[in-house]
Amino acid sequence: MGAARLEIGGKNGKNMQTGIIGLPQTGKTTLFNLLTGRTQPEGRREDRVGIAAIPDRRLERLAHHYQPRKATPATLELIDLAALTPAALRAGTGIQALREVDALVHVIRAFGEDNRPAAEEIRELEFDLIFNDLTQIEKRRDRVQLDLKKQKSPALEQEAALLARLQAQLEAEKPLRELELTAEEEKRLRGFQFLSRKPILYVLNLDEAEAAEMGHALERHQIQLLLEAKPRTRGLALCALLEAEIASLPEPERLEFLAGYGLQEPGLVRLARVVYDLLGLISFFTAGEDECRAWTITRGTRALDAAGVIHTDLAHHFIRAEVIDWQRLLEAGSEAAARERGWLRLEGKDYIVQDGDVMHIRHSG
Ligand SMILES: Nc1nc2c(ncn2[C@@H]2O[C@H](COP(=O)(O)OP(=O)(O)OP(=O)(O)O)[C@@H](O)[C@H]2O)c(=O)[nH]1
Ligand SMILES: [Mg+2]
Repeated sequence: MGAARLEIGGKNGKNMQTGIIGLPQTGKTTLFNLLTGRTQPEGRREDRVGIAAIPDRRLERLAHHYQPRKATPATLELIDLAALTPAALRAGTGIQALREVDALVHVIRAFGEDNRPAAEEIRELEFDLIFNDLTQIEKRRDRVQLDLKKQKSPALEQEAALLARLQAQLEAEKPLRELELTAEEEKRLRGFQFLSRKPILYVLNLDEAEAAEMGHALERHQIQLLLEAKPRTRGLALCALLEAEIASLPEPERLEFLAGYGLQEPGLVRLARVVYDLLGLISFFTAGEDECRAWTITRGTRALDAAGVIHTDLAHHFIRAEVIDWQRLLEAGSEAAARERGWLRLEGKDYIVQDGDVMHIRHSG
């Protein structure tokens, strides 16, 4: 099974996809290349899709223990979207790929000279997302009003009320992601693919000169307060050029290099963690001499569905899952030793898989 097309329970069974957006020349492609290990020429204008392997210390530790033939990391699908010009966003042309992504990474340029304040750039792009959503809502509201004149229906009336609420939010220049919606309302809205509803991560792409003070970069660029306590919103500072340099170093030197900047882990790892958190994703593992592998699921996934992520047959012939936290497994030394100590649990199909679980699916297939 290739790692390239991994089902991770996105809407309609589609892969979770993260779109990289931002103004021209902010470092989007540099970041995309870094994350996907690709060498995509700079300055290309079309959207490009790639797969990022998610580095995971837990998988590394399991692999170190089992020495498998293969260690397979979890993956995330990324799109390097063509630079978003305000005009394109407002006109709503050429943004279908943007509509379809599950989360946004907005890259902000903080390297080089003559940069605008990050907060200004955030507000501006946000405004364009809001504007685009507002146009959609107005169109749909007109349609619903017309239909209601022809025939009253409770479903249409509910939709009209919901749309009015969304419109009020947008007219107050607030993104839809900040609205609390019920699961049912959420479902009703899914088809609209509203841009300002998507979870968003702001990546401040720092100058190398500022990399040593990465820890306080969000405050220094005065966006910490702007992001604080906002639902489905995160911020992260990194230096894409430096990260590219780090990625090309052999492992032992990597940590040393990072430490020189007062960092403990590569930006890629920090970014992956935040994106997982934003999307509500977690990882579970399968571990053995043959292969150690990380699998991505949405938080709240049942054991049966997690088994189906590994292979549909495993879900069809599911009997039970043997489950243990990755750290406990390493502490015990082996599955057999863990079983003896009573640390290996037998769980049924409705067990909610936890982040860091190592699972062995017993099946009748
Ligand atoms: N100094 C510095 N330069 C960077 C950094 N990240 C990107 N660059 C440079 O900025 C220029 C633009 O980078 P790209 O990654 O092509 O930016 P982009 O956002 O994809 O650009 P467009 O696709 O044209 O909108 C390139 O020359 C990069 O080498 C960084 O962290 N530091
Ligand atoms: Mg580019």
